Amino acid sequence: VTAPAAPLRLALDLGGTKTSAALVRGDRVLERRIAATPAQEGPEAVVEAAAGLLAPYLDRADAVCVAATGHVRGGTVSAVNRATMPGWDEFPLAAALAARCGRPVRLVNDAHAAAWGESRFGAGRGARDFVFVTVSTGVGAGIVAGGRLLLGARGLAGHLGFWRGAGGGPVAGDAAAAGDPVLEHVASGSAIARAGSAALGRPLTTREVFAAADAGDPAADAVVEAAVDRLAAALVDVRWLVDPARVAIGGSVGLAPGYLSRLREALASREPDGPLPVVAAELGGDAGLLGAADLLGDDGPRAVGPATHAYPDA
Ligand code: ADP
Ligand code: BMX
Repeated sequence: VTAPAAPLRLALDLGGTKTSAALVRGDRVLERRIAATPAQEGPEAVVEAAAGLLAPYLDRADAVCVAATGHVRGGTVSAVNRATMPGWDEFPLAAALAARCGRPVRLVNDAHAAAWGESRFGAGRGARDFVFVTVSTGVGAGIVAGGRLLLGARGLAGHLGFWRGAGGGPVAGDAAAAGDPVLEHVASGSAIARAGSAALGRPLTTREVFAAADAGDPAADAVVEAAVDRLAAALVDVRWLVDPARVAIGGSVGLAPGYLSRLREALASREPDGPLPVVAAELGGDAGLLGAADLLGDDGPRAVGPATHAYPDA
């Protein structure tokens, strides 16, 4: 018996560095277009770039399923880390994009979408309790508990990038305040580029910091190790709180060569009796697209967030 074909859906993944638009069917991305997110130019420029990516696909779908970085509430998005997405303060992304595209727009947080995608189709399959972490422009996460995506009372569940550890510390984006910085300010792609550039005395991308570390530069290696170790410390606490069967690591930094083996070593040194199983996200950069399309499809909620109280079941 052949299962009926999954419906064709149009998805958008709006991250701090790149935006992807794709035609999706079930667990497969059929076509995709990717461009840089003009984040520093503000939300209107980001919407314009996203609408341009979506344009060639619009006649093939009735709605757009959007995974966006930031705090998603109803149809709006606010940056938690305002340095990554300046100007995003309850920005009405759904309405702005719908006006540009002539299609209804549905919204979910990008890490929530990717966690759901991995849970349904990737590294989280078969695990009722599962955590996905993206190490990308920022550090985000999504928690699937008892087979349900955990959104949180305010829609902020899984915002692991703002974990402070034991040290207290400044709020996100407030780098001048005293105390330990939040995880995202040490472990994210942006943080690695910033710290690596300072340590080596020249402007470097995240990828170049990794390359210097791999080539044996001790200062670059220390930056990458500090980033990985801070995430390992957070994941030990995540394990005590959620006790997931496994954790999948995604995002372009998390999936960079050598990252996962470093993370496993850092976890083993913290949990010698049996470290938390961490695996690579199986859907790679498509997790958010596939998760958003599945979560926000035709019969799904208009927006996944606290306002709808729509908690999708596996
Ligand atoms: P987004 O945050 O937009 O979802 P990504 O998952 O691609 O996008 O993460 C972007 C971050 O990953 C940036 O900091 C970028 O410099 C970094 N990055 C991209 N490719 C690599 C790589 N091969 N190695 C290390 N870092 C990378
Ligand atoms: C940040 C936060 C999260 C997001 C995560 C990963 C902002 C703008 N975003 O912690 O909402 O899920 O980054 O996002 O405050 P990405 O841009 O790294 O993909």
